[in-house]
Amino acid sequence: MRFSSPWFVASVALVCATLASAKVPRVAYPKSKQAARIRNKFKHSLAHRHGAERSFTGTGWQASAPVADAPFTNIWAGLSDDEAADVIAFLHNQPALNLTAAGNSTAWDNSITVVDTLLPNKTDVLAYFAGKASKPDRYARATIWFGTTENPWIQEFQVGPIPITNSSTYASLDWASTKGSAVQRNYIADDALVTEYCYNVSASVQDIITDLINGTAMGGASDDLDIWGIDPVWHPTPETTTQWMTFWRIPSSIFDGETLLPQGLYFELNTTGRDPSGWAVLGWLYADTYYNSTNAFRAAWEAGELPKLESNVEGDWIGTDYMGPNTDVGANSTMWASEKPPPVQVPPGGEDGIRYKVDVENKYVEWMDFTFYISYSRDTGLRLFDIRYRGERIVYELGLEEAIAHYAGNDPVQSGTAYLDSFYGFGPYAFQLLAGYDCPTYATFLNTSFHADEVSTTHLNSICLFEYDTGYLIQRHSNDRYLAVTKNIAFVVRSVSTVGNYDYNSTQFDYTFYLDGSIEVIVRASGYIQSAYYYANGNYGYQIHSGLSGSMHDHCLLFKADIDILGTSNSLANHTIVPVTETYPWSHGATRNSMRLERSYVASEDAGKIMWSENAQTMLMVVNADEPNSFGEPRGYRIAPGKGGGMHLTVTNSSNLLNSQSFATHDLYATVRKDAEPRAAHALNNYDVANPIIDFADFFDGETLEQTDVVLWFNLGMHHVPHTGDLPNTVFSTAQGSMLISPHNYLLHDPSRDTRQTVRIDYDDTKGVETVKTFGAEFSKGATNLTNTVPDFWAYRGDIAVRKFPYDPQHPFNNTVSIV
Ligand SMILES: *[C@@H]1O[C@H](CO)[C@@H](O)[C@H](O)[C@H]1NC(C)=O
Ligand SMILES: *[C@@H]1O[C@H](CO)[C@@H](O)[C@H](O)[C@H]1NC(C)=O
Ligand SMILES: *[C@@H]1O[C@H](CO)[C@@H](O)[C@H](O)[C@H]1NC(C)=O
Ligand SMILES: *[C@@H]1O[C@H](CO)[C@@H](O)[C@H](O)[C@H]1NC(C)=O
Ligand SMILES: *[C@@H]1O[C@H](CO)[C@@H](O)[C@H](O)[C@H]1NC(C)=O
Ligand SMILES: *[C@@H]1O[C@H](CO)[C@@H](O)[C@H](O)[C@H]1NC(C)=O
Ligand SMILES: *[C@@H]1O[C@H](CO)[C@@H](O)[C@H](O)[C@H]1NC(C)=O
Ligand SMILES: *[C@@H]1O[C@H](CO)[C@@H](O)[C@H](O)[C@H]1NC(C)=O
Ligand SMILES: *[C@@H]1O[C@H](CO)[C@@H](O)[C@H](O)[C@H]1NC(C)=O
Ligand SMILES: *[C@@H]1O[C@H](CO)[C@@H](O)[C@H](O)[C@H]1NC(C)=O
Ligand SMILES: *[C@@H]1O[C@H](CO)[C@@H](O)[C@H](O)[C@H]1NC(C)=O
Ligand SMILES: *[C@@H]1O[C@H](CO)[C@@H](O)[C@H](O)[C@H]1NC(C)=O
Ligand SMILES: [Cu+2]
Repeated sequence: MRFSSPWFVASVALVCATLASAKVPRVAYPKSKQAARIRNKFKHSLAHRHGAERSFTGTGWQASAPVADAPFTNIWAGLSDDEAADVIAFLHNQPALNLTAAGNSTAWDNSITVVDTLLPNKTDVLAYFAGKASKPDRYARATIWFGTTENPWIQEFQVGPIPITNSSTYASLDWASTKGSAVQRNYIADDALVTEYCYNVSASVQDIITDLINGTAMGGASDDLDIWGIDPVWHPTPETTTQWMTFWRIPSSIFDGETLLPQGLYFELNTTGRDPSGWAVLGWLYADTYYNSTNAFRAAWEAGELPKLESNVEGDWIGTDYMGPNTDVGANSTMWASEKPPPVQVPPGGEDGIRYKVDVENKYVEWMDFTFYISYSRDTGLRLFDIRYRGERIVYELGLEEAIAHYAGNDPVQSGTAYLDSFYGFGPYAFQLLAGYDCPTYATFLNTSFHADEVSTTHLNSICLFEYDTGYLIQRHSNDRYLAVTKNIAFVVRSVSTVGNYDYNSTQFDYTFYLDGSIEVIVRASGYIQSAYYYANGNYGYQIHSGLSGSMHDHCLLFKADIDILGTSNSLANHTIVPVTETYPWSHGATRNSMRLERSYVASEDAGKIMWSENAQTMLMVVNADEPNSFGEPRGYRIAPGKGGGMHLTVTNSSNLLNSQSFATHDLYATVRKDAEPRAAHALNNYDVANPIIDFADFFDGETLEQTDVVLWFNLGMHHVPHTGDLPNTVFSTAQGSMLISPHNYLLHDPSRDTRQTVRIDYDDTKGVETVKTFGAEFSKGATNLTNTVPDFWAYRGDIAVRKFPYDPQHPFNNTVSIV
């Protein structure tokens, strides 16, 4: 058992005890999504305690990877708990900030919400790598909620250097903002009051609600309805805030399917200002009919004008348990053998068989010809740095920037929903991975931490690293004399975030490395869809259950890929295959219809907003034009969609996202990398989407892309029109997209020839096999106790959350609270 130290056991107990009274943290998890999440978690833990019955589980694999020795300390690492405490204490010492401890703060105080690492500027890092500068100073970024005013705002600061000394300072992090200011107006500061307000609205029409949708939403434990709505909020005029709300049925079982239970009744609020007495209900919507006041809605109900619609009620259909056999129409189950264990992968030779090295403290990894560092942030989760192949850096930085889930519908809540998920954060929801399911039992697991509301939370085993056999060869050739084959073994860095509340999906991020020198970024989604009530909205999705529409939406996830080919002086080559009609010296004057390769470079940022070409005829490569290979072709790495084809947002000029969507208009972007443009989006944009801290559109100012530090930004995702197969959950198998970054004239041959897991069998029709060459490969041998591949389910832990102010480094794990 790896995690049985005494403090850990103690903190787990505390987590359970505090769930009942957990207050809704304000900013790291704002809005009703979080309220729902806490409620559900509480139910879950009750069920767990009462339903505990041990069934058979295995032991899990005990192997740990050999230790790597990172050449540099990980300068991109997330803040340690001590560093977070240091930064928080420093900020509390600044009288001008007038901070209240987060644990005691209300929406009307100033308090620290998130602290994280401010990644060092690439310019400084490369100078350090080159031995021309000392190690870059380490800085934090801190988000502070300014609530003591009628016009509350939220602001990000640069703090450091850390550790804090007398020379450390704090300053608004304006240099990384395209509007020149890290200040964001906060129009949702009083979300908790909005929720209260909604309960009062609901109570004022309880008789109608009972009649139409049969339930209550009062904020109490006996509620069977929940109320929440659009995200982000609307501003019909710059000074006005409005939002649409709807009713959702709260499941009574353990299953989180609330987002499958929309009830089809909507109301609109004017939540302008901070005083609820100035708020108002602007209207109601039911059965596609709008009522411009509560009185008008009531009058229509009393007049018997409101139709009774099909009800959408909870049932076994929202559960994810085994439902077989033969739950569906048709013949006998084809899954007659599904109780038998499926094939499993094991590392031959157990621990000694592990073929990669990890420096756990520095999150540094070596696998075959690749080395890289792993970084992690609250906003966007996993991020890889300094990916080297055969010792040369090929990617400086690779990671998620933002994830949009943009809905549409004939109802205002679906129409008004366009989640910007970095606002909720990928770090807070990167829960422990289940060995044997999320990752093989023999995987290496790493922890991640994030720091929000002055609490440091560690998610144990939330990143995994493993090698696996892809199940198909990377190379094969045969004729009537010989067969030549090479195994396709890949290495994966994986984390999963279940973003948002108890409705949301698990988004799985894989960075997969292959023996041919390629890297694939893969995104997969599974989980409960956010659905719509089915009424006159066949143009916005399919009816998938009684009273239920699978509300159509786009998932659009932007990634940054800062590719460096033999230095930072790079160009974006465009090699396009075009149809031609040509005559040739040998064609006797006749024309021939054919095709040829056209070569050019993407000249400047003006041409840097790119769609994947029709019929995939354009190949795009980051090359170093000054570093041709021995045949004169520039060496480079190509970027091309893998699974799913790449994508961008279907909605143009989204009425929901305004100036916060400019990174989702195209499939791919190329810009000149600048220290002042490290991020294409910002987690705080969602507070005021019309005036984002970062508007990606401002990155494009026509600069040349030839032999400069080119950075690519690409979108992955899916157009998701849920069908009956999305019930109860969307499945990873169809909901996935990927991007391939692969060598292109980079080496002089396919590097997978340099793996020994290659076999050649020479044979003869008559004499049979004559020679077998195995090139020094070793083969698995001995016995494996397969019980090791069955995880110990009872070792699953969850997270550790530790309050950091006031901070007692002698007892770093005191005052544990649950925040998710
Ligand atoms: C919150 O306020 C109480 C009472 O003033 C105080 O004892 C406690 O230390 C405060 N908590 C924090 C985290 O500052
Ligand atoms: C400091 O914050 C408190 C609330 O936490 C507020 O009452 C007080 O007015 C603020 N002081 C100043 C000078 O803004
Ligand atoms: C900071 O300055 C104070 C006096 O101004 C001094 O006592 C203290 O030692 C200094 N601390 C550090 C870390 O330099
Ligand atoms: C209304 O809900 C209650 C409690 O869930 C249930 O017992 C009752 O049957 C429902 N009534 C109708 C008309 O569906
Ligand atoms: C919302 O309330 C504000 C403040 O009371 C008012 O100025 C505005 O006109 C209202 N907007 C609507 C659409 O009712
Ligand atoms: C609501 O609609 C009615 C009838 O169309 C109209 O007379 C009334 O002025 C409207 N009220 C508001 C508040 O818009
Ligand atoms: C289902 O299996 C039973 C027993 O093997 C067989 O008698 C029956 O015909 C099968 N039904 C169908 C629809 O295939
Ligand atoms: C992801 O989560 C959203 C929740 O808003 C859901 O609507 C969507 O269908 C999910 N996507 C997948 C692929 O599961
Ligand atoms: C690439 O070049 C072709 C012509 O060969 C052109 O049609 C296409 O627009 C170019 N694509 C990009 C992304 O520059
Ligand atoms: C990083 O670069 C920006 C933009 O040039 C600059 O304003 C900032 O001070 C730099 N940060 C550090 C820590 O040097
Ligand atoms: C395999 O391992 C399990 C769990 O450690 C043990 O109970 C079992 O006896 C082992 N089986 C063999 C054949 O060694
Ligand atoms: C804090 O935790 C330590 C153990 O880590 C314990 O000895 C100490 O009593 C705790 N203090 C409080 C105030 O709970
Ligand atoms: Cu979806």
